[in-house]
Amino acid sequence: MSSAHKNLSIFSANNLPDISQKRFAIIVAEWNEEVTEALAQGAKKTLLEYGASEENIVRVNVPGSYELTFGAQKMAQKADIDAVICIGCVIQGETKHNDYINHAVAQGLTNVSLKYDKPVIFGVLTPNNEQQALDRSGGIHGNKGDEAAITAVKMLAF
Ligand code: RBF
Repeated sequence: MSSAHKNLSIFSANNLPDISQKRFAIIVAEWNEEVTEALAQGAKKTLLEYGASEENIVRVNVPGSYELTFGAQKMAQKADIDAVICIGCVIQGETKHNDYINHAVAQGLTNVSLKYDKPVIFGVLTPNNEQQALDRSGGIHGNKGDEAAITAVKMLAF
């Protein structure tokens, strides 16, 4: 069913773990920066709202979404990082580059998560156009960065 005009950033906040001592890495792709910055800000704000400390949130940039996998691996292998949140925006173009990037990143992040036994969150928008991206980075469909952060928090309960 269509989710038109629904704010999708509504989630159950019951039984969340205490994250006051947890350390997070937020990795942000620089492509489509207006969108990824808004997502990253949403993710950080949400972590702080749910009890993380500012000094326990590490922010790093990578050039594009394709590089999120390598960035995630570098962060996940650090003993003092508990969860990794990857932020990107791959807008569909005239060629199939977006398919290749999206599949590579989705698979790559899954591999990193399983290899290091830590939550690695796929906060990558895969819109058909820029408007869809804006709608999901603080627009009519909420902010997917918020959802990425809350997903990381929830996964720390495991
Ligand atoms: N990276 C993104 O994060 N979002 C994009 O929409 C995006 N579009 C790209 C389109 C083309 C044709 C190419 C070649 C790269 C694009 N990238 C994009 C960059 C990609 O994630 C990566 O940084 C580069 O391919 C270098 O490895």
